[in-house]
Amino acid sequence: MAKFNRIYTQFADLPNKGKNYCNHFPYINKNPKPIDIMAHFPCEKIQYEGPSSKNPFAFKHYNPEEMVAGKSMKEHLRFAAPYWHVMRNVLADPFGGGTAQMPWDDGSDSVENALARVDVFFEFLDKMGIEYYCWHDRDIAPELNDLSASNAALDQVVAKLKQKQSETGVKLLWGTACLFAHPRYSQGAATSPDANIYAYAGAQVKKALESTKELDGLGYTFWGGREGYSTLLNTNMKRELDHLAAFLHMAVAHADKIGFDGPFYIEPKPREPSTHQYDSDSAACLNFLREYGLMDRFTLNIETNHATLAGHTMEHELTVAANAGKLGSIDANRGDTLIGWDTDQFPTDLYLTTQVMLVVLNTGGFTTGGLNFDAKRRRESHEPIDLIHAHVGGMDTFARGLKIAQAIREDGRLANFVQERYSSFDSNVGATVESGSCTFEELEAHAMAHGEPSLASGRQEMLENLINEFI
Ligand code: XLS
Ligand code: NI
Ligand code: NI
Repeated sequence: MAKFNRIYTQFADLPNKGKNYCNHFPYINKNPKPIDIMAHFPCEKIQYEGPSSKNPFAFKHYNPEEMVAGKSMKEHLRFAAPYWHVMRNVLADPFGGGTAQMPWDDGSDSVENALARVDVFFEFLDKMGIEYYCWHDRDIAPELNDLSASNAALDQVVAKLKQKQSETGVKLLWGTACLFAHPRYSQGAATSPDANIYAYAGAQVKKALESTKELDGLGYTFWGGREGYSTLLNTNMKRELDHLAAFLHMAVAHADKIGFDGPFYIEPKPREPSTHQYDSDSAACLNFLREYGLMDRFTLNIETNHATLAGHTMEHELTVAANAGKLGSIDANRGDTLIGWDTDQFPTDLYLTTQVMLVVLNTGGFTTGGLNFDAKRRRESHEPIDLIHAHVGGMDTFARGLKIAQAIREDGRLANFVQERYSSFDSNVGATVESGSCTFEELEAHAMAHGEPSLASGRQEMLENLINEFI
């Protein structure tokens, strides 16, 4: 009851005074059921109502149990929510502070406050029907004055998360350590020029890994927020990369020691905050992993907005990863064509989600990975209920992308066109090229015998029209 009062008072203290947001949406009140005033997200659990529904609090396309190509939608999509954006993002931008209303949060660094957030987060997951989540150590628990105090705080929150997971069946898709926010990491963590900072980062990852293991996390992610440089004038790139590789080898060794057998993900991003980040795109990450003997245990977590910052499309980044058998997981968001930074918007573009799901389905689907909405609301969307709208949109857009991609696969014309386009490599000289037995002499003999080749059209426009048939 004390808690009820506290939250209610805080709602009442907001400019819009304890307002029942659901009154704006008559759809919800058709079946009048008292809205629990304790609810932090004042809406019912989101249900599938089908494409003709006008209810903003319903899925129009995401029908979790609906079968698509022999698997339920929820098994295909494996949606995850990021603790950092849902619970901790105050919606600041480079020109102004946070706007997000978080009436459940007392703004303190106390463990009590961190524990209270866990309940709110699980209410959110339940309302959305999202069964996976991801965190950084410092999202879920505060960084306190020294490492052992921070570790103790983390243990307390992890214990609560563990209890909530077992009550609800929610799973941890991956954990990670925040090695970029604290000033000590301003010049890098595993690529810091200072071995003391490097050691601190290692201690933090050790604990984050143990916490991931404690929560039966399916994977562990490295996003090298500050692993790069601002200027080469002060940077020994070779030593930094060697140190980063040694760090990742230590992570693998520690995982083996504690019995964590999930994959490690590297999440590529080219810049922001650094001028250049070493894990800049899929190809650079794969090269790094190969060079340093890390291919066995590592796979990639590809994020849409990072792909576009790297000057690639998302489908390019996914395809590069998939070709190497390294498409592990996805951070599902999008950028803004007019803004040149990581805007982390919710995916609402059907062309994008269709192309993402085409690659995912073509590679046989996720195993340990999933679709983590590494996305935040716009600064203008400051009410808690906007979190619900944002995720409803992202989930519906991916559900449609899944259905469209599967329809394109069943139709078969796209795949047939591509297969036909390369069919000259299926026999004769082409087949000897693919088998690795061909020589320049044979190519010359072939060219002499066949005269000027006639090249078929690539038919890009025809194929674009084909995709539009399905969208
Ligand atoms: C930031 C990254 C980050 C990672 C996790 O741009 O996307 O959120 O996903 O550290
Ligand atoms: Ni991300
Ligand atoms: Ni990002």
